[in-house]
Amino acid sequence: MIFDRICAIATPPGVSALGMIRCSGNGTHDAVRTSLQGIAAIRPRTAHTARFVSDRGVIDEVVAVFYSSPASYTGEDMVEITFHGSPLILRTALQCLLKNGFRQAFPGEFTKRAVLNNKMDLIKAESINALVTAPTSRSLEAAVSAYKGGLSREVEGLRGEIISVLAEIEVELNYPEDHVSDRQLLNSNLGLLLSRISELISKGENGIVLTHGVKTVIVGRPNVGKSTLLNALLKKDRAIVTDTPGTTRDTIEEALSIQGVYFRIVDTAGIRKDADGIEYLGVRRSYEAIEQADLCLFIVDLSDYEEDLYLLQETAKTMRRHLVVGNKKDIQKDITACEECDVKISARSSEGLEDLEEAMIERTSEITDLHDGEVIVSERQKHLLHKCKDLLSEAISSLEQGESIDISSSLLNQSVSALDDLTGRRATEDLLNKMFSDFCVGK
Ligand SMILES: Nc1nc2c(ncn2[C@@H]2O[C@H](COP(=O)(O)OP(=O)(O)O)[C@@H](O)[C@H]2O)c(=O)[nH]1
Ligand SMILES: [Mg+2]
Repeated sequence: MIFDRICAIATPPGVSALGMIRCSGNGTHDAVRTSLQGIAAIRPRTAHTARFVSDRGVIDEVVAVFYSSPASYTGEDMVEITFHGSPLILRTALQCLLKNGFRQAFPGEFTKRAVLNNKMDLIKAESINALVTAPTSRSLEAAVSAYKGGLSREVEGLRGEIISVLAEIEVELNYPEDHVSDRQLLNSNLGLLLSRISELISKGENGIVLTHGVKTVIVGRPNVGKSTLLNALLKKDRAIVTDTPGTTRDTIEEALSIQGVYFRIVDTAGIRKDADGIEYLGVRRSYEAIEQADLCLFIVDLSDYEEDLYLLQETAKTMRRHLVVGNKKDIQKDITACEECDVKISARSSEGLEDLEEAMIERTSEITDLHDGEVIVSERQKHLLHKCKDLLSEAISSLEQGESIDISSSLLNQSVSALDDLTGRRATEDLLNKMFSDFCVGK
């Protein structure tokens, strides 16, 4: 493939010790050298000291490393130039390169090229993104595991096996008189693949929870202390400043790290009984948030909790996982009361907050424990694995029902396509652009 020359500042804006500009594309070495003085001969993968010159003279002493295609991050000729970390120097140097035959890279374009040049698959590219954006220690752990490539290996393995089954079916389709496949054998082979992919999903998807956060919702009647609790949690733990592109939310969401686990906490408007005491006049959005939550903190006012318990009973069905949190412990009359509570706290004084955090970690461990092997780090990966799984199971039922074998052949072909979308074997330009738009410039 022929790629034009791109460049970008690869380090964050602001004054720092060092700053880097990355360049990639055909003819990059020569194009960069017009701006570098003092390099007699290029030796790839060697640090060369040089002077970077603009049309107004030397602007910095730099270290340049040249990489020759295909042995580089993008698979193309590349140069990485390390400057002193002055925003002005970096901007001037970038302008200089832009005049000398480079264009500014789009976000993630280096990694996109790495995928297009078969240096890595899309799964690996996504794990790199998870790595650089990991907000907490446990998110990082998941991203590092994903980076090791277990998922890609397993997906390629599965793909090969589905294709073997397909090959058997193809023979029958092409030579129906001479060859009839053993339906039972086909089905038992497919059954094994189905359980492999099911296990892959159930073990791997905790990676998404770790990298994208445990969706947590604070629920309860108005005035039980939901907002006070959220503030108390944020004050205690350093809130994570997240910048997730492309997400606009109408509910308030805060991010924080508890024992290294990334929690995304939503404070709801509150739910209550209506005038007749039959239905709940919850803000509809509160209920939607509850249904989607990985964890609900159901807040009960310990000084007056009769209605809270009634509400709890009604809401319990909608919550996937919850903790009953007794609040206002400081003004509770009977300290043994409300045995439904998992923890008792005072959001106002922060008393019992540690117990609550411990309980949150414990209650969510089933979705945050990292299993060995394959780790899924994006909704895209999860969606395509589910798609493949559903197609496999449709193919199995089709064979079981004695339907024509070309139906299962088509379903299996589609399941292979789902895996190819996952690894990027058949990624379209649109898909790649969409995926990499979330990346940093220079990555
Ligand atoms: N005594 C006491 N009052 C509390 C506690 N937590 C919250 N409050 C008070 O309860 C009232 C309602 O709190 P708020 O957080 O706005 O409740 P929300 O409507 O559930 O969000 C406020 O006056 C808070 O100061 C607590 O632990 N103890
Ligand atoms: Mg509130």
